[in-house]
Amino acid sequence: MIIGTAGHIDHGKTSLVRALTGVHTDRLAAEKERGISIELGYAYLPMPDSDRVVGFIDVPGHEALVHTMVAGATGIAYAMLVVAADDGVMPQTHEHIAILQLLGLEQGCVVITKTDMVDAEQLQKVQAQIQGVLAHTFLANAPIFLVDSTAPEQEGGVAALRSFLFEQIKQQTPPRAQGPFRLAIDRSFSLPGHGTVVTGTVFGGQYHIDDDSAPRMYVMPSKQSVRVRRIHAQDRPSQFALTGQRCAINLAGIGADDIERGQWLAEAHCFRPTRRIDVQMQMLGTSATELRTWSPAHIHIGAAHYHAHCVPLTTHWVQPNDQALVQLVFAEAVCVLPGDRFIVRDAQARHTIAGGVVLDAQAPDRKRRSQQRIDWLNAMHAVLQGGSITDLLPLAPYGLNRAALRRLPTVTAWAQKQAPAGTQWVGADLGPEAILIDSGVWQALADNIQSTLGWAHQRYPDDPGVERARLRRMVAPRAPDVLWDALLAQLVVDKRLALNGAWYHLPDHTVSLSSQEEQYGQQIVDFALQGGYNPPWIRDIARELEVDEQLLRSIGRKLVRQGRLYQVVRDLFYHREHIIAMALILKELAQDGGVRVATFRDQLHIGRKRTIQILEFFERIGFSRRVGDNHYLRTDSRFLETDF
Ligand SMILES: Nc1nc2c(ncn2[C@@H]2O[C@H](COP(=O)(O)OP(=O)(O)OP(=O)(O)O)[C@@H](O)[C@H]2O)c(=O)[nH]1
Ligand SMILES: [Mg+2]
Repeated sequence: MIIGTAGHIDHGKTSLVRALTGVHTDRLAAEKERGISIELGYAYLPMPDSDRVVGFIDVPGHEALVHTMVAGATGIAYAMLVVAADDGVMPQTHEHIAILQLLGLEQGCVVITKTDMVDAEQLQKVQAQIQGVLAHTFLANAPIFLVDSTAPEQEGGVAALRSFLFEQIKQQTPPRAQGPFRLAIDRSFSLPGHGTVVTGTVFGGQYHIDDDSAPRMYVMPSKQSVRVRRIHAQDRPSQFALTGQRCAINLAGIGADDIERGQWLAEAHCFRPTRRIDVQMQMLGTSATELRTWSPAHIHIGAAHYHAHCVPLTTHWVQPNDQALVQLVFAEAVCVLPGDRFIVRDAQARHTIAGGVVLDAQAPDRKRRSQQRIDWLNAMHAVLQGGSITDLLPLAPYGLNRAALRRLPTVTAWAQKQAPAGTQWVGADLGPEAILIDSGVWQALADNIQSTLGWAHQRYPDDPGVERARLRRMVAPRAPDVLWDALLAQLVVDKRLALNGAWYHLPDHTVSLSSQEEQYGQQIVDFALQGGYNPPWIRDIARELEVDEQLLRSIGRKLVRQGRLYQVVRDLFYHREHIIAMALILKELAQDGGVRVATFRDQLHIGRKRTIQILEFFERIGFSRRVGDNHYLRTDSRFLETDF
């Protein structure tokens, strides 16, 4: 567990850590010279009768270094609020308390330092003052210790505080190593003989160095793959890095200069870097500013510090004391998870004005204020406060995959084989891609597929049906492959859908041919086969066979419906073999980028107009798409992979 200091400049935070641990954390020359802390300080204290080690983070109190204080405070589990007996409560005492509160800290104590410098009356005054300030905060009932850090051996004082802290830690159950592994990097340096070392607090998960199945590690958001060589956890060599521990990790495959404070060391599925996040924000009562659309602000998350713009989602402005849903828009990609806490400082980075919790780490830029989004964010807030995932899933149009579920700190469903009541797994054995979906949402998607196909049959009665990817664009454009394929497969099994070659259709969208029709049909197929890339029109075939043109046309359409021929334009029927051959030519050409009509035509040796008609046909079936004068293959088409 990590204990962090907090409090106004010069109130004795560093001296207290030194008195407790014997470690002087002000190591920089500038710190020694000016007598103030500038960087975060770290000290460790082994516990008696235990193999555990207590870690301390000492923060600077200077008003211009609040960003450093925040970077230190995000990783702590226990706070020591330090107030000097002579000064009493000062501006950064207030600000640091607000920050700890906004970060969601739940435990801590108060230490009044420099008690040797004041009389009993002043001491009483300061105690009363502190109690007043702490009412309605997480420290309202926290114990208060009176110390003289210049006399650490004295009875009571520092020694009593030290035993109290040991006692606190003994009573703690170590935090559960839940979710993906991630460590918030606050330092990166090169150690002679060892190479790159990063230090930081583990925010989630665990890493075992000798475990062959341990996931690959990445520095995020730069996505650089690295190998973990050695771990120091709480200042001792270790095989593990566990949630809540402060660790130094020796990395291979990266230079110390390629890593900076604020980045993460994380496993692959942990983060999806993003520029927009939706949050629940709490404005401080003391804030002198209000937030409007596009108000600039400084955001501190984990050990990182960013510039962002605020977009209130349900109001026009957020005023002091307000709670609001807000979208934060960043200029660079950031890595956050739902449930992460953050601190907001004003545009000049002079005052802490708000804080909050991340609700959606992949926020949209469009329709961000829609009722659907607001409902989603409120449901997410409830889940983060311990609510059930089954209340959130009905609002997820395509369910949530296992990787996304794992990112939710309070959800353990990702680990369950059994889906909670009213939900179902899709592709349960697919690892992170598997999707948990609300059964009502699944049903609605299935119904929608059916009715959309009904509509398509009416609109294009001659088509055999709709190809998989095109159907998805019509029904659920953003449905992941796993879900979409499972839905179609289930509908086919349930006989609500039938598959004919590449075409999905309703079971009753079929035709049968009489024996005479079948005879003519075979002749049309033969003409199409011989016609190559330029088959005869139905009119010419009718003349040749001396058969009624209308009859042949209707037979041709039936063959199309059966998937035996393709109608490129009205009355022009192509044989499957040639369509496939042309598709392969287009695919070959498209390897070098967009394909122009002339290029394709030169390969087919047919007219320009016909070439365009063929390209339009390929667009219609979802095989290719046109952008300006160029034609590209669609990556999601399965047209060429379909067995007939
Ligand atoms: N007499 C007395 N002096 C103290 C005590 N604690 C700290 N001091 C002195 O107060 C001064 C500031 O102490 P620091 O520990 O550097 O204060 P700080 O809170 O770490 O300051 P910043 O990190 O710059 O915010 C130093 O000169 C200390 O020697 C105490 O309990 N008694
Ligand atoms: Mg200090």
